[in-house]
Amino acid sequence: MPEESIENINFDELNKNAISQPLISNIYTADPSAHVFNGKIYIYPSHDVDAGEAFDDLGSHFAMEDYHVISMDSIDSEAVDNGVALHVDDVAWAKEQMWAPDANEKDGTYYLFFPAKAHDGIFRIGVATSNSPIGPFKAQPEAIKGSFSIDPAVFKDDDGSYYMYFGGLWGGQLQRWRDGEYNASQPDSPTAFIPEEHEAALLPYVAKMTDDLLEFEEKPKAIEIIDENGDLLLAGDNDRRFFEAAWLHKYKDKYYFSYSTGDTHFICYGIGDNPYGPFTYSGRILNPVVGWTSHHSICEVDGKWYLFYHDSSLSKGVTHLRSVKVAEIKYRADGTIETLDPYIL
Ligand code: FUB
Repeated sequence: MPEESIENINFDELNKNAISQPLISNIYTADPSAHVFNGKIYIYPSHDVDAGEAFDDLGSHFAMEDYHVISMDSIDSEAVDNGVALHVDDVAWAKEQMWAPDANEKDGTYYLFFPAKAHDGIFRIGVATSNSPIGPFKAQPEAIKGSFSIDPAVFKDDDGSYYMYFGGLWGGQLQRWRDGEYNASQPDSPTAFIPEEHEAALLPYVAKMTDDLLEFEEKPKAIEIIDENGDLLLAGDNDRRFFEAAWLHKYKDKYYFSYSTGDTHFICYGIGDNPYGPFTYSGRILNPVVGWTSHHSICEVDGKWYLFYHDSSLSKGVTHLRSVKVAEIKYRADGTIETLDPYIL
């Protein structure tokens, strides 16, 4: 929901009518990546703080420094904040801006995947490991070779392969990689190098992970999001094209690639037949929440499917002080997902 509408919001009324309440309120959390490990729910969010940075379109106000893991015994039970799991000071290659993370498990080791700005100001994606899903995590000395941009999401397919989905526009720098190398010119412009409205929209990326989950096994490939005619979505198709917050889940043998449209504030999805796509645009999962950003994950818990998402209702609309929430989603018989309204007004 755009910032300019916030002054007109009656937050008491809105919070009363929200489809869910913040899972925790002792700290601000955002960008929830949820997984079930050993029968318990673990949520890997960003940890929002107010570092005093002014709002800008490069996301400078998202000045996060560490990660906490939230756990829940069941979907209705109390959510527990397990404290600091990884701090930027303990990541040799990272300087600042610990943005949306994800995690996964392999052979009893837990892997935290996270983006951060390196000392040269370029976003990279790193990995940290632990023998516990709540950490503490120990970071690899260097970022993943060939990684760039933000918002990693790591999906485990049924054959045991793991794939990382990533990318984000504006402050997430994806547009600076259009020609295969980082373009450092016009450093203060979030929209430099964004395609013209009639050109194909910028695409997110996917890469299969190596067996040890510490590197990419292949050069990242662009993920095509196409319309009902098989054409790539255009950059001017602002209500449908990719912006950030990639997620991949599988439902009844189909692959669902979901994402945020950023400045139009929708969580949308496309459906495909394999982890690389193409994904055919299929609709909206979540209408705009309070706050500029929208970000999510989708996770099956005890046979039901849930959308983990965030909004800024607890902070009364402060864009960089968000709270993680959860709501059930429903699939129609044709495999499409019913759109959720975050507030019933
Ligand atoms: O939390 C910082 C950034 O805001 C994330 O990386 C984006 O997805 C957006 O939620």
